Amino acid sequence: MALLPILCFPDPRLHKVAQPVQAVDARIQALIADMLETMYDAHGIGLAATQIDVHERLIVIDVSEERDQPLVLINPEITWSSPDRHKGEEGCLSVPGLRGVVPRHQRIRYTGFDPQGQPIDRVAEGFHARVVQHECDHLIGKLYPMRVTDFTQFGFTEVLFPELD
Ligand code: GNR
Ligand code: NI
Repeated sequence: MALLPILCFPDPRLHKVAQPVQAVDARIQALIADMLETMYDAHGIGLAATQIDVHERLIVIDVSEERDQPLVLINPEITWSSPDRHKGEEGCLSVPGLRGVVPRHQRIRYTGFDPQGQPIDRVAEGFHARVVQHECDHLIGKLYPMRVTDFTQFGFTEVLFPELD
């Protein structure tokens, strides 16, 4: 097992689109173990392979209080999403020091494969659904700040980015 370095914004590799995992072999098993170790070490709630510079469709999540319920999803796909979106605060290990409110589908159905190669097909809602959407976004090169809809301006009167003038 090994801790893997997590790419941080503005690293362009965070915007690569991941390809499907071709076979759940020893390499993928080792990657899963390393991703779980890296996620827990970083106190993250999820981690996508993109964040550790592996551009394959693989995510790990643990939304449990005790941090003892790992969910591994190989080739995850969101196959249905409810029309209603709820706003909630997000952070990202690849965008340290920032939090933002993001609208996400309240309920989703997702599919994928577990580390034994068994199919997964589940419905999730609320925070669980939010984290699956956040991780699946990483796999298509998207970071949550691109989905923030509500910005608050703290009374700046000067131009924020004068180099753009
Ligand atoms: O640790 C994380 N917390 C979090 C909070 C709200 C919504 C999504 C997340 S995922 C994030 C870890 C991470 O960056 N995963 O890609
Ligand atoms: Ni993230």
